[in-house]
Amino acid sequence: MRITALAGGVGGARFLRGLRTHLDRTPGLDDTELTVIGNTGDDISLFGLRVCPDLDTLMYTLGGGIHEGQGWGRADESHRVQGELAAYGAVPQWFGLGDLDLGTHVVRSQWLGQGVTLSEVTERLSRRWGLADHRVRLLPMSDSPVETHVVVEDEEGQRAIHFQEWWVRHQAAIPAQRFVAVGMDRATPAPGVLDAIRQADVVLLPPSNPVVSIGIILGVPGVRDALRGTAAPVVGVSPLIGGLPVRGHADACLSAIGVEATASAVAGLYEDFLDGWLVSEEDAEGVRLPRATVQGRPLLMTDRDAAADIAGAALDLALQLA
Ligand code: GDP
Ligand code: FO1
Ligand code: CA
Repeated sequence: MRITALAGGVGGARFLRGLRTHLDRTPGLDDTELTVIGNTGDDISLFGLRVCPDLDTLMYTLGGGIHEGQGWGRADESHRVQGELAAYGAVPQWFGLGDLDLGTHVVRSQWLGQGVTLSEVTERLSRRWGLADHRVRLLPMSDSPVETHVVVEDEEGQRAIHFQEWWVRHQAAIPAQRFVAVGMDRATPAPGVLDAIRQADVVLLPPSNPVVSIGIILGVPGVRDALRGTAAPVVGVSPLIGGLPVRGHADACLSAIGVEATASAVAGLYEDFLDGWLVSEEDAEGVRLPRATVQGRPLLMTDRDAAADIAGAALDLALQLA
């Protein structure tokens, strides 16, 4: 079987690690190939280095190197380089770059500087983490740089800032007026992205941020049409439980695009291609969708086993709809 998933960082990565666990422990499913299309709208250049937070979170989580407590960055990390940068007064200091993680950014930037595409760079980095051995293929949504910027207005007036500045530095506390995916007008899907959607047996949307993770991937020309056109069932998992994000600021992102923070309204963003929608049990009664099957169950990924059970339920729903 071939499964394709669209994913952001922590929510997507934990779900997909659970999915891999579920596949590997289920007879007949262990040879399933999993293709992950990662959001690159969060990407940022800092200190001359290209940082791809969502791709790295996916790679470290699926490859066994993630900082479990934080959900992003490397396990057993240190911050000596960051201390040196601070001593020189180098900015920004609001984005934490660990020493081990910096190794990834240095080598990625070197290869990009030599003209290697982000897809090829991601494949090379993923090799070190053994993703292919686990039948996982990680693709960036696009090889063209796309950066999510946030239009905000405060006492300093109206301006656009990088998504990471809004999310990490301001903790999404300045109301966002809108999101702009800078570079999207010139972007094309990375090699393999559209085929992975069209040729999949099942397409899954993990509980990733519907606006700045999944929403950005859906903006890549051709991706939405491929989802509408694929013969595979498309099943999503709600990132909201009782109207609240489990972590992060998805509610602030939804408010900026004028969408209510409910499992129903999030499904509405996927209405034109969604076949199945897994919601938290307490939300199930309130969700009625015209063309997607709704199922309720516990959706909190408290540990790897819980994530595997949730991913298994999403896959079972998809297979029922196939
Ligand atoms: P990010 O790029 O690191 O923000 O990660 P994603 O975009 O992939 O996922 C973020 C979303 O994951 C948030 O909106 C969370 O509400 C959601 N999320 C995190 N943990 C859980 C969980 O245990 N269950 C569910 N249903 N959603 C979760
Ligand atoms: N998130 C933070 O809240 N603070 C950080 O300093 C930070 C650094 C960081 C470095 C590398 C990386 O891959 C991710 C990092 N993140 C950090 C997480 C990440 O940027 C955001 O949570 C997501 O991009 C939001 O979707
Ligand atoms: Ca992200």
